[in-house]
Amino acid sequence: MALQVQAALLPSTLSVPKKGNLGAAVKEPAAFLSVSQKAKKPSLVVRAQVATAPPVASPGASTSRTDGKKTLRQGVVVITGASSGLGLAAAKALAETGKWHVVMACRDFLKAATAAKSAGMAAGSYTIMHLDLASLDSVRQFVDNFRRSDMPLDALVCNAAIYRPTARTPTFTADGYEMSVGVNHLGHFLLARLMLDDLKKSDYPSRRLIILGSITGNSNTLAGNIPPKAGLGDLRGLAGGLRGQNGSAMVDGAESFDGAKAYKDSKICNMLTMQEFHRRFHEETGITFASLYPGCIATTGLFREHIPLFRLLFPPFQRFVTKGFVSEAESGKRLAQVVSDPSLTKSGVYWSWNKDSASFENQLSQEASDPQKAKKVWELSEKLVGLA
Ligand code: NDP
Ligand code: PMR
Repeated sequence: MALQVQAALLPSTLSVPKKGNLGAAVKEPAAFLSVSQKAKKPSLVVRAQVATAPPVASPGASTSRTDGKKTLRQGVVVITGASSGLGLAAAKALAETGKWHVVMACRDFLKAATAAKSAGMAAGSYTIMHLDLASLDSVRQFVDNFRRSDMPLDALVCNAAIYRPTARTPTFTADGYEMSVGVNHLGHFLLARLMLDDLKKSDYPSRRLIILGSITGNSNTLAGNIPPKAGLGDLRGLAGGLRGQNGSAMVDGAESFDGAKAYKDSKICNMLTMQEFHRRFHEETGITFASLYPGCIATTGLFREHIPLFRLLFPPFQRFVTKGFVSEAESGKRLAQVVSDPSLTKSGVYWSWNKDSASFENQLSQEASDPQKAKKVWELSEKLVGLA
């Protein structure tokens, strides 16, 4: 039977039972004391739920059966931003196969729990863990918590994102970086860099690190030429720390802030980062690094900050005019393929799907595939997240 543990803890002691000892969490309720009753400041409380027993974490990639045949153990995939849209749909698609245990890495625990239940995800098929990509401390804490859960890491999906299309002034992460690039790129950059070690340790036959890209970050497409166009320039804003106050909040160092461009720039950073991972680590580790454009999922929460007229017209426009529309369920299946389909093991690839929903290796724009720029983004990002 699936084990249900509800806990409310301060962030520093968040969420998961000690190594290899899920039972202890149930037997020692003191360790999972509900701080919500005692905490004077409820805002400090982070709710955590170990919704399930973690999957089998056998030391070998396969477990022996009595008939002598080997069966693959359940894989463990971490998906950031699995509380809505694409992330939730992919979490559901993977969990439903029974082959994957999904760790939903989300900033809003209760939203994620409600979303998983409403989507009909079976208890036992997922674990929710707190992750706020707008705080590098939270990223580090997530990695610690994940490691304490003693689950292996077989696939990591950097999916979460924010889009601030109408913003003309920047907002900033806890570490003072412009929010769109801070969350979409820098938070994921630190997460992926730290969790690479966990992927390396996994004995799963096909380990994968996936970072979401997009058509709108690629200027070799019509969609990528709709203003404001993405462009990282000479990266002087990133080098200056995207602070806004004394420099620029934009990667290219532009004086004025443009929220729509900041998102598209963050997607170029995502696609460049995937390729730099591939160049640095694929040969040595065998890990598959991939990115994708899942189609235009015009109904997701990504457009929540857009003007109401856009939200009304965007789905029919994409469905009937560009024909680029995909449903959340279909996009979830596509991302699930990139996580687990045996035919999508090639590394360094940016996947897309044609009108018949068949996957193909797509071409990135010149800027989104520039190795010099990728190296520079990598090195500057390392400094900003405290890895160099
Ligand atoms: P949604 O807004 O539905 O999902 C985004 C997720 O990111 C949400 O779960 C959100 O959490 C989470 N998130 C936002 N900020 C943070 C943060 N600081 N820390 C942790 N999680 C955070 O958007 P989509 O599903 O559409 O987008 C998913 C990915 O797909 C993105 O990378 C996007 O760039 C990409 N994509 C989307 C396309 C589309 O047409 N929609 C097209 C191409 C690519 P919460 O629920 O708490 O808000
Ligand atoms: Mg775009 C040719 C087709 C096409 C496709 C596949 C997209 C995808 N878009 C296309 C065309 C057009 N769009 C055209 C012709 C226009 C002018 C009317 C247009 C406009 C437009 C706007 C205003 N499109 C947008 C916006 C947004 O605010 C979205 C955006 O840029 O988010 C960053 C968006 C998108 N169009 C897409 C996709 C996938 C998006 C959203 C998301 C993303 O890149 O993540």
